[in-house]
Amino acid sequence: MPKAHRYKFCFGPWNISEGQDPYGPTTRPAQTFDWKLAQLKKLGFDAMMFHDDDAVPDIDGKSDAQLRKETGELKKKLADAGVAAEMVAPRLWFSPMTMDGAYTSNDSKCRQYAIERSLRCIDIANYLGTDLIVLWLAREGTYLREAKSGRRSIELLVEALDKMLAHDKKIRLSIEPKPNEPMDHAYLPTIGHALAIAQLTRDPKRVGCLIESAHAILAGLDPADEIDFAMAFGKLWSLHLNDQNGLKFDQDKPFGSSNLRVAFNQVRALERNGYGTHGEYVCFDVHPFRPTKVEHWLAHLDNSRRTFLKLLKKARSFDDNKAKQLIADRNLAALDQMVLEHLMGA
Ligand code: GLO
Ligand code: MG
Repeated sequence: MPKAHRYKFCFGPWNISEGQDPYGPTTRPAQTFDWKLAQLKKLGFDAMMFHDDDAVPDIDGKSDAQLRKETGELKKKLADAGVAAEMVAPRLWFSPMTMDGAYTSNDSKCRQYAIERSLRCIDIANYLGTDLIVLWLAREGTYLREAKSGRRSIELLVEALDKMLAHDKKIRLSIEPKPNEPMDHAYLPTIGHALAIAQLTRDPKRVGCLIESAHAILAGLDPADEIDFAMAFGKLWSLHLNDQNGLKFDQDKPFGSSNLRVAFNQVRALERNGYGTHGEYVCFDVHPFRPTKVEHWLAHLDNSRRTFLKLLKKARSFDDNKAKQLIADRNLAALDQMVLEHLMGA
């Protein structure tokens, strides 16, 4: 195990959400960005994640000069609060231009829009002082397999990644795979897909990934294995910890809420690979439960971090030597019980 280090924590403004879902409206009043930033600081988190339009609202109608001005103001706000910008992500799933996909849209004008917007997102990241772009490829997939060519879509994705890499020689692209939702099937559903497509780009070293626990579970995988896999390539540049109860809609539950043991194994995987020792953040992509009152609005974030830190203690105090002996003796029943009792504190 590498020497113990302090983890740095992060979330995005969308994680203080108002409770709407496809079947009902908000259950809490909208809050300003400044209020959310103040809460992040009060909770003692280190950084904030941004969509391009979290940083510059209504970005599509704005000139580059406006973009630079508004990002400058945001940068000052963050500096005054002592909060870093972890990453910027182009929100490529909201505009009417991306209803049939962004980089893989069947309409070349829409693809052009998606690429131009991504290049502006890179400019925002530059102004804010982060070299990390996160690409959650929300609509790069199909509702109907016959609606797009999978082969052509991969070529279009590579073309888009190449344009981003060429726009800025320092920027790093972190692909956040998700197998479904909002699409039926996505083109890059797992970390294996993300790291494979990186190899087809003009600069594979600058294309890595972000693992979200819920997305791995939706793909039927163990997020701990995804962490080990990505880190074996040195490519895990960000992380969205949360939880998910099986194959349902994307739930974004607090970390550890559904399956403490799966959460424990993610923390163990992060520890054995030294996640965070190169400046990476632990981000929580979690949402409050819909009935949550305003006065309990931040608990899911604070709780996720508390659970993480408690599981970190459990990971660091796990008796690895005893586990090794049980493994050598093929005594998996005893190993299983040892893990359970360690987690229960028995
Ligand atoms: C949705 C994703 C989403 C992204 C965020 C950053 O399923 O997890 O929350 O992480 O938009 O791009
Ligand atoms: Mg996410």
